[in-house]
Amino acid sequence: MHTIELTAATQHYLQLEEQYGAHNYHPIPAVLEKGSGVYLWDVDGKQYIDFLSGYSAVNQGHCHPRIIAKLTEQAQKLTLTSRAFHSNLLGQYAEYITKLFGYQKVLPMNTGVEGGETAIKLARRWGYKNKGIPENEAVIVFAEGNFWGRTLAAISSSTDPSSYKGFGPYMPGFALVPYNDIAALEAKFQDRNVAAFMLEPIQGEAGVVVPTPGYLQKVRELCTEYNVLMIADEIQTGLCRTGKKLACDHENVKPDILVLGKALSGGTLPVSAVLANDEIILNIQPGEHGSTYGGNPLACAVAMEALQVLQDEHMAENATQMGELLRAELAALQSPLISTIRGKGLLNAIVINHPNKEAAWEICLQLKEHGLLAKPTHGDKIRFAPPLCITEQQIKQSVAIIAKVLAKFA
Ligand code: IF1
Repeated sequence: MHTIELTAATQHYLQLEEQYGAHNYHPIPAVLEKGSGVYLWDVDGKQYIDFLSGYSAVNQGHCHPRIIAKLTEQAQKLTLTSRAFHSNLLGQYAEYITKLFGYQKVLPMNTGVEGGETAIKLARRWGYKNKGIPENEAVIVFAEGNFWGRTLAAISSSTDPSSYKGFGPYMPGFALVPYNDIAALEAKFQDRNVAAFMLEPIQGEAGVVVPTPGYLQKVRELCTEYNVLMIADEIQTGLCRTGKKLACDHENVKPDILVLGKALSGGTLPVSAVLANDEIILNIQPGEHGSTYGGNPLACAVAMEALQVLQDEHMAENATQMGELLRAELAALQSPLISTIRGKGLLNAIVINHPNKEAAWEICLQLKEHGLLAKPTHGDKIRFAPPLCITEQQIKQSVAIIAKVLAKFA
């Protein structure tokens, strides 16, 4: 439809990845070498506005000076002790993050998917010890369209064949319900062996699916009524992305287990955290769970700074305001190519209406040509999720780029 030309430098790096790297991704052909705030630069020095934010890992903006300063300072002092010994930072970090989110304890991990695995282990253990579920009978319920990573457990709960197909056998003890369907959830909860319901307050990978207002509150009520743990995967929706510290805060809902990741390190290293109260988290005893890097001093220092930056720079408020502006400006385009604009704060997606199935991909290629980086998902959706430090002027500039590109496809 619209072909783009790649520079010699770009082709060089693409070829290296193609030849020596596994082919488990199909990236937009931009080869980036520098980032600052909302901006990225490629190997030819071309500047872009980032509308993906590393899948919400760089909420604070690329290479945030305070986070990088803390990272480099701590890196020169101590990076890893393992949990065989103590560090001077783990306790301080644990106090900081538990007080910030209102839980009694934290269990530190690295990637988001490890956080999810940890939450499920905690829920199973609680099911046996506290709820009286017979050994090995615990059921964890997930919502259809969920995404929480790539491990064998995570793909076992997936309803997306490209995630799970050909990787079986799958983890037993998982059940599915439609997202945003309270009646279906209550029906599932009739099973006494259900230990937990794990959900994203807004489904990211599914295409930024925002549930009906009141859904999270009803989930909370049902979980309490049936003595089922509510696990919120806020790895993508948390840390100010949707305009509140947590997406659950929009409905004043407090999950029993909270999973955080991504922006917990401001895009510098994998840091995840599982938060819960003693009754749940102390069921795991020494030697029963852990990770070499989990809770390392470098991660602790960086995470505290990343969380403080979000607060000091009022990123939740900015996400609310800029999100409203972005959706309003996109709606004002009245583009026949956009069939839906949805999202909360700066976690947004548009659905492309075009007979060509490749249209969303082609639009993203053209956006790249015009200096804006975004990625299609599930064929016809494009996620718009810039860093939370984006300004009004940068939003308007971005929408002007989007308008120009959409006009080419009309
Ligand atoms: C990939 C999408 C985003 C997540 C939620 C846990 C995890 C993720 C809600 C696991 C990870 C990623 C991983 C990335 C693509 C991506 C993604 F496109 F799939 F939908 F963010 F929007 N819970 N999300 O979104 O965290 O183990 O990766 O640290 O390529 O798999 P992780």
